[in-house]
Amino acid sequence: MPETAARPPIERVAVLIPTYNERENLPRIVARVRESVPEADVVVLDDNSPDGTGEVADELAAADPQVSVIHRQGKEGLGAAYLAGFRWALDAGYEAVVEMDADGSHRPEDLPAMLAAAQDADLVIGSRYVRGGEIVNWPLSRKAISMGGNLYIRAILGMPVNDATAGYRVYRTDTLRQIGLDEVESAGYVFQTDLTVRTVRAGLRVVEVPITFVEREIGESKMNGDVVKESMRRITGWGVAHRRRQAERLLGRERRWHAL
Ligand SMILES: Nc1nc2c(ncn2[C@@H]2O[C@H](COP(=O)(O)OP(=O)(O)OP(=O)(O)O)[C@@H](O)[C@H]2O)c(=O)[nH]1
Ligand SMILES: [Mg+2]
Repeated sequence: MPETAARPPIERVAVLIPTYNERENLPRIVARVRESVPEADVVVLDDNSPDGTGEVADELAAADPQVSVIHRQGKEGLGAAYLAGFRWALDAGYEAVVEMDADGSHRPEDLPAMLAAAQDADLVIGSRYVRGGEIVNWPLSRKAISMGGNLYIRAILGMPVNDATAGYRVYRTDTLRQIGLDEVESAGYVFQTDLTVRTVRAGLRVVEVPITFVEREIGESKMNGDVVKESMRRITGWGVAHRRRQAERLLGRERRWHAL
């Protein structure tokens, strides 16, 4: 879509919150979202958390018509949960969906600025790595992994995005219709990078808005070695394919010159 194309105004927004064992965090984050963006609906995507997060979500939904819950059968990964949420929001006719962690790392107070930016963008990324972006309470080692990952992605994929792994986002539902959700295979956190690549390749407009990312204070991280391995494997695969296509284009051009 050319940058000048008119985008329909965003009127209905669904804030999707995936949860796995977040029973303490969930009521806090939902209350903050309802306060920061009262017009938005909240949809909890729970993977049958053993700690009873699903029941907590049901209680919140019973008390507030703007909160609902999608109960999933078991832990299938962040990407799978979001895909289910996206399909639901597309069917329900929202103009935009928000991706937000339940653990307080993504501050709902940053959301109004992201939604304002989305009026003129196809994807808004709440970015840690643009001017004004910040990370609170991460050890240097975690920062190094995250920044290193983003540098690798930019280098190997040639993508003009500073925080391609970020999990705090606003997608227009029109964007989701254009990027081939049915072919997405990424299950874990690499889902975020996968969808960034698809959005950039579709020629859509990505805008990064600075956010302050705050490390979780309560509950346990679900980040593990499998998540990192899936990321490395998939990103390297996309990178190799991207560079091969570039090489083929160059070779094709050379052959045409020789044929002249
Ligand atoms: N539904 C669902 N949610 C998940 C799954 N894995 C993680 N989540 C949720 O996704 C969000 C991000 O997960 P975190 O464990 O906070 O991952 P992280 O932010 O990389 O790790 P920390 O920095 O340690 O918090 C949280 O809201 C989790 O509850 C999953 O398999 N299914
Ligand atoms: Mg977290």
